[in-house]
Amino acid sequence: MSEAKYIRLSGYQRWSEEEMRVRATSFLVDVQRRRSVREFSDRPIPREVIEACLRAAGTAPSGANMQPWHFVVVEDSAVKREIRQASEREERQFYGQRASQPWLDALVPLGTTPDKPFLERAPYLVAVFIQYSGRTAEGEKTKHYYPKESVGIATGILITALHHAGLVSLTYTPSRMAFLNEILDRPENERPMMILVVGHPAEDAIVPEIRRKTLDEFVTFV
Ligand code: IYR
Repeated sequence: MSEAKYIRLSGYQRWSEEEMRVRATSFLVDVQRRRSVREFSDRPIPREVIEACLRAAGTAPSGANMQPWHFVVVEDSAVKREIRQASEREERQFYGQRASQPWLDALVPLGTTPDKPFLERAPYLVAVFIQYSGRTAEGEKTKHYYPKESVGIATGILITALHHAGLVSLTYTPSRMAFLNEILDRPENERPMMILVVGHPAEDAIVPEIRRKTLDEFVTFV
């Protein structure tokens, strides 16, 4: 077991209280514009933009710094088609048999159906995998701590980075997604968490009218 080694905290930026207020509110105003989008344009996106957003995701904090994430960026049309076909097969079963009535009722305001054309139309599908275990530099199997939380945080940063870059995304969770390991050839220690569909919105894209909770509905100060 190697010892802890420390370096100076060099990246920290100190702002005045006024600068903090301005920065916090301008970030809020920008992030409030974010919406999940299901209608995509097929307009391409430069690879470097996605790479920069993925690098941002890779800065996420993680349990024991294990960085237990893997992102598969799908650009290939044939692979997208396979993912769409497998997803729609699962969704037809979900909407037709597996979903409970309360679940179906909860989805009504979103207007979702088993059809997932965005899986072929959007320029990128980012499949997010959680690594439940890893390997040390010596090849020993190691446990990962809080892997779901860690990958959730990384994915949140990715979504925010994509929005900041002027893109839209959809957190898509096929109702069963084990097929992603097969199609994308990922090992057994990894489990898919979601597909992040990434692109520009369609020209005439519409989104469901939803309401966000107000601060006092979701925050308590003690
Ligand atoms: N996976 C299905 C159902 C679905 C589930 C939830 I939770 C959503 O927020 C939206 C949809 C589908 O994508 O249609």
